[in-house]
Amino acid sequence: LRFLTAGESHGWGIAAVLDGMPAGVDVSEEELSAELFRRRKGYGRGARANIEDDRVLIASGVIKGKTMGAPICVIIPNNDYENWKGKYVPILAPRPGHADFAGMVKYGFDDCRPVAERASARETAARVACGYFAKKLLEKENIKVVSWVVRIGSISAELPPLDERMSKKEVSERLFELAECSELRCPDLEATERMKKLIDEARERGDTLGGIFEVAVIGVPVGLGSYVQWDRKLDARLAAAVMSIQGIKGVEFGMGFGLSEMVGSEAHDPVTLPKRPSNRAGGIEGGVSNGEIIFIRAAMKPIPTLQLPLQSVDVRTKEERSAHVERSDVCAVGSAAVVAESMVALVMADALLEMRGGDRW
Ligand code: EPS
Repeated sequence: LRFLTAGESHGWGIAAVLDGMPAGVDVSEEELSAELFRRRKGYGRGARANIEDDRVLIASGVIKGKTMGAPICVIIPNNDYENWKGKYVPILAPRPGHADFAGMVKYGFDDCRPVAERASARETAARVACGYFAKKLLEKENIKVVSWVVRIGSISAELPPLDERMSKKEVSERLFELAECSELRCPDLEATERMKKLIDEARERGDTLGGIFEVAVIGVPVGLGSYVQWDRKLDARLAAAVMSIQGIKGVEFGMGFGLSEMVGSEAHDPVTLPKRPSNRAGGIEGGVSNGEIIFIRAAMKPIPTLQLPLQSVDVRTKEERSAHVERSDVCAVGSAAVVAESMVALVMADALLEMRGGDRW
């Protein structure tokens, strides 16, 4: 299973081709739209989220509500294109933390606009569209990918202990249900209110916020991925997929960095049948799924476009000036979590197809 996206943030639209989906998976445009809505909404998103409706066109690969085994092409027009058509707004002072500077030098542009257009997280709409198909395949095997936000800036959610979140299916499912009720996708609804206030304060100051989310894959069979080669390790593939999302700066599995402080006898999960008593490894040992919940945590940095900008340099005059300012989001951690679900689903579906083979499902 592989996919590529195309499109610029303020261009005509965003598209993707998903290749390798087996035939016979039930899909619907309504469900796909609902999935895209989950990514678009959220407290802290900017005005753009109200302009776009992420109406998605399935241009190929589906017939009578089922996948055909042929490449699936999805197209998401940008409503905002009408407002940008024929205009060119140069970005002359690279935004610290953004791809602006390095991209401009790399491709030899004389301003950063072309970089910003493609580096933009608008592209993640297409990833979520592809992820929907992967989720539908996983659903046939009762594998479910869920996520929730655990931290925005300095505010952490009060959640059941990490041990329980990682090893108990019911706990993960409940957290996901609660997250779906929160404007920030945070299962602690009281913390959600404090996080919203923090976002309001950041917005007023012209600042932005990042945070941490968790992704859990429930119902995973033993044996996805492999220890035999570096690029077949499931955790390596999942880490790359999550790390590829705009703004992500850290990814860990299970207890992650926490494991480094423990002695071996505390760190590892004893083997008992039918179920292990703990899941500190986060569902993967030696690059292979071990049948427990796959548990991933990722950190997102604050969005680089600041309304009260940091110092930068004018790329034409080389004089010091403030970084470029334009409309943007204040916080998009909840959206990033939905994108991460999609990326994780794509890797899991790929690994499942490798293990089982798959012309049809
Ligand atoms: C983005 C900046 C904002 C976001 C955009 C990603 O767009 P604009 O600059 O047009 O206000 O809203 O995200 C989306 C449009 C989306 O659908 O997620 C950026 O620079 O990454």
